[in-house]
Amino acid sequence: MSQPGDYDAVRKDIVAQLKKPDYDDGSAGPVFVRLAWHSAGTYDAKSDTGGSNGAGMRYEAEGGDPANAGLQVARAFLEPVKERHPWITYSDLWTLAGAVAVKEMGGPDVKWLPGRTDFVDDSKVPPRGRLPDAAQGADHLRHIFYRMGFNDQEIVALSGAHNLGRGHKDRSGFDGPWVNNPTRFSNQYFRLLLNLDWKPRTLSNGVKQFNYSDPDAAEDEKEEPLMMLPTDVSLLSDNSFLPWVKKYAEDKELFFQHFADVFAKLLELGIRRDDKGSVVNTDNVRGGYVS
Ligand code: ZEM
Repeated sequence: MSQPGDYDAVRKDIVAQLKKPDYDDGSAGPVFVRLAWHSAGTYDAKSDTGGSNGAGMRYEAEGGDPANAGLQVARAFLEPVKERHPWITYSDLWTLAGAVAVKEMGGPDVKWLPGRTDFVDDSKVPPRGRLPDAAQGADHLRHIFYRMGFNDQEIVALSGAHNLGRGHKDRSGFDGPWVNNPTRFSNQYFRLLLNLDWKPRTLSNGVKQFNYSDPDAAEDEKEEPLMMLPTDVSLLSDNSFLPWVKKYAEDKELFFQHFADVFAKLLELGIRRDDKGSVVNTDNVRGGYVS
């Protein structure tokens, strides 16, 4: 049990929870980043609802959304951290885990501030259907991310998170990693997106994605194919997205800076702070604090 407010102690325990030799590619990092993103990505700027405040995924209405399939694994991995630091809210823990994971996997420092509160019941959980659908294209990405308050450059920078992790057949139905080293944060996703010959492929479950297999690999050395989602590939055929894909493919530092900024912005959606950084809107959290 740490002192309330000792976020460095929490960070340390999150780092310890990242190492998972038997899970996926050996790290819980990617699924932590996805948990942080899905907790925040329900935000709707117009109605000022959704977002990471509240930790609504603890409830069936949000946690059971098919869009969130698999994230119960990430939440379970973080449970021992919550047990050791019971004063931290789930909404702070899940967002902090995403920021810590990015850094720990070789990515940039992502600014993170505490103070989120947890819903006391499920009455404020945002409706389903606010997260993006990977089967769609550029118009859909704009519809979803403009709603949160992001622009085209930010949409492309955020998409670079797909340098991490993989699709799972039993979660989203998509299958495979985007890059060869999916637990190392880099701009490889953009380089591969631009430079490889992505072939449309329909999986046995009917899901359509794009695959790449090295044609020169010997039959017995064939590696798992790499994949791209239809939404990833849509970045290539859009006049406003494509220039950013090219910039990030060429300039890793620029991508790291922009990703750090936009991921920090994502984690702050719907949270208002005073000039000391304290959260002032607990109004979307009926009943105030629960910890
Ligand atoms: Zn993802 N994402 N995402 N994403 N995502 C998956 C996996 C991961 C989309 C999407 O549908 C999917 C962002 C944006 C978008 C991560 C981070 C971020 C998967 C595979 C899908 C289908 C899930 C599975 O089967 O386990 C779409 C359509 C997006 C719109 C642009 C943003 C923004 C992210 C963070 C900033 C990460 C890290 C993963 C890998 C998770 C894992 O478990 O390996």
